[in-house]
Amino acid sequence: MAIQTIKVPDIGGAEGVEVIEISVKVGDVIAENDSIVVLETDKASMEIPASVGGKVVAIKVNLGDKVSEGAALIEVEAEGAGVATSATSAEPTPAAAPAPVAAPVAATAPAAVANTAAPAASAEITLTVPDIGGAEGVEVIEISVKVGDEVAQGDSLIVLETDKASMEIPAESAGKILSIAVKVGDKISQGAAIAVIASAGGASATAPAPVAAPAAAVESAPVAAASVAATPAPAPKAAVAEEVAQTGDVYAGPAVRKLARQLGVDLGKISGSGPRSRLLKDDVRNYVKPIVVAAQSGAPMGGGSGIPRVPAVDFAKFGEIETVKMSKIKKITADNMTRNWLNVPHVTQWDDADITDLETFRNSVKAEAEKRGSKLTPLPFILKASAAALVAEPSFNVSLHHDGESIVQKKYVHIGIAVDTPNGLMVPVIRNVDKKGLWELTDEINALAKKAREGKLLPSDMQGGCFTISSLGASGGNGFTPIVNAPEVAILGVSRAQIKPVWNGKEFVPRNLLPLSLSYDHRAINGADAGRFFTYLTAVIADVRKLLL
Ligand code: CAO
Repeated sequence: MAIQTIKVPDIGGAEGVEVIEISVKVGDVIAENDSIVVLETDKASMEIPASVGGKVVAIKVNLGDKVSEGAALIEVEAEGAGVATSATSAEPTPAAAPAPVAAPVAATAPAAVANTAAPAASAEITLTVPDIGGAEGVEVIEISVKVGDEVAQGDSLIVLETDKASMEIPAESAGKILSIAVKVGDKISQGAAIAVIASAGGASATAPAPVAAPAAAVESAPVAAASVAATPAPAPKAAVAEEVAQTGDVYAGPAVRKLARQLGVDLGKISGSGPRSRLLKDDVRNYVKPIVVAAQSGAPMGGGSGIPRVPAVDFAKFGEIETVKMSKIKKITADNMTRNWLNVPHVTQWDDADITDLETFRNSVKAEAEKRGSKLTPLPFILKASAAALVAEPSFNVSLHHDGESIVQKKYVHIGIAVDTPNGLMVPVIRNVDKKGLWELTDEINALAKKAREGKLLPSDMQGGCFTISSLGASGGNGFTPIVNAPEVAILGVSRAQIKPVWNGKEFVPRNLLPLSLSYDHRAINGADAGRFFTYLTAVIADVRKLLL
């Protein structure tokens, strides 16, 4: 049987382009045009399609390799290859160079923008679909602007998608959007009107600059053409057919977008695990799988279906208002809170821990803490005591399996700390808390809180928690109901400590009491477990020497 080598095709002369994804493995049977690897330059990601179908027999590259045109990528036992030929020898037959580009555009300047006269200031300009390589009836998958928006030259107006490519169509001129002529789902071709803008000023008479594209077959890229004015073309955002489009906050290739659309998944809700947080097909699958499994098993993870929406209210009718966009973190937090609140049957239990002795001890080591540059608050003690309670009462150190039938018992003790940041609530996780001392924990809390406030936390800093502590001790309050951070099953809320009179059997004595609230998932934990956990926790906080036992 003939073994064929699929090599890097013409990629516009780009040299040393990084392999960021290998989409096949030895043994896979692939069809012609299936994506085999993804290459990425600073400007573009390119899925390289197979030029022939067949069985993958060897992978010739590794992730991170830098490749150029002609480099061998994979070897396939070609489909329908009957009799063995010399191609199976050490000198494999090169397969015809695959075209990484599915929508080639004429190797000339982009779509004509003919008018050479500079328009008057504030002219109305109709932005139209430029030359998109002759592709007809291309679907509008995103509209990135709305009427009233001020767009700068080069801002993305819409995203078009063929089977092979996503293309952002950038605004050729700056101005205010007066009307939008397309909607998501429309099928449009070159010359179709996209939007009318009031141009902020005159436009230059220069013809649009040809756009550099990595693939030779695409020496121009889509550029929105203004029917009235001609300004220099903004830089292309999509140049090759298999380009990864980064629209809004979503960084994903066309194949991933297509899969997400087929499954009805909002890509904005998924974190990408690829290089530079690029969304992969597996990210979409991993997002969908537990939802489907839960729905099929009847497990209560579904998501609040049937709950009536809060009606929209025009608040401006009642007084002055300002509408402020939520940060991405706030939106994610809102979604998580809703998901957890609706899916987890919560029980919250309150108690006060007597921290009189803990505070005496903390004050006695304050000078030492300052000397080593640490800020020792009650939190590291609570963290350490919680770890001890999780070990003593393992029913709290579990997650419900998404199969709806099992419980995952964790043998590690990683605890998340809720940190208030200017962008919203973040929960970095401190690992192996049971194995660390107070100084180490203090330093880690401070370092992670700083990282969170500077917006530098990595996704891995926030994963793997078994339990969460939400401390509002610095801001006050007697107690609150923390919401379980599923798939964890319990969370501890810490409020402000206060000196209160406590009856010791003979008299009232002043004691420093720390209000704690413990919320737990009643599917995983019953009241007796919670009683034991809480009693143990408050006892350890009251006398931290117990940590040594
Ligand atoms: N009772 C009384 N005083 C307390 C206390 C408590 N329970 N907890 C902390 N304090 C004191 C500290 O000792 C410190 O006092 P000094 O400055 O005199 O030493 C002061 O309050 C400030 O503490 P802090 O907030 O800087 O440090 P921390 O270790 O207690 O907490 C962190 C660190 C990162 C958890 C906290 O800064 C934070 O972001 N908390 C908000 C968490 C949150 O928003 N939770 C809600 C989630 S649900 O919406």
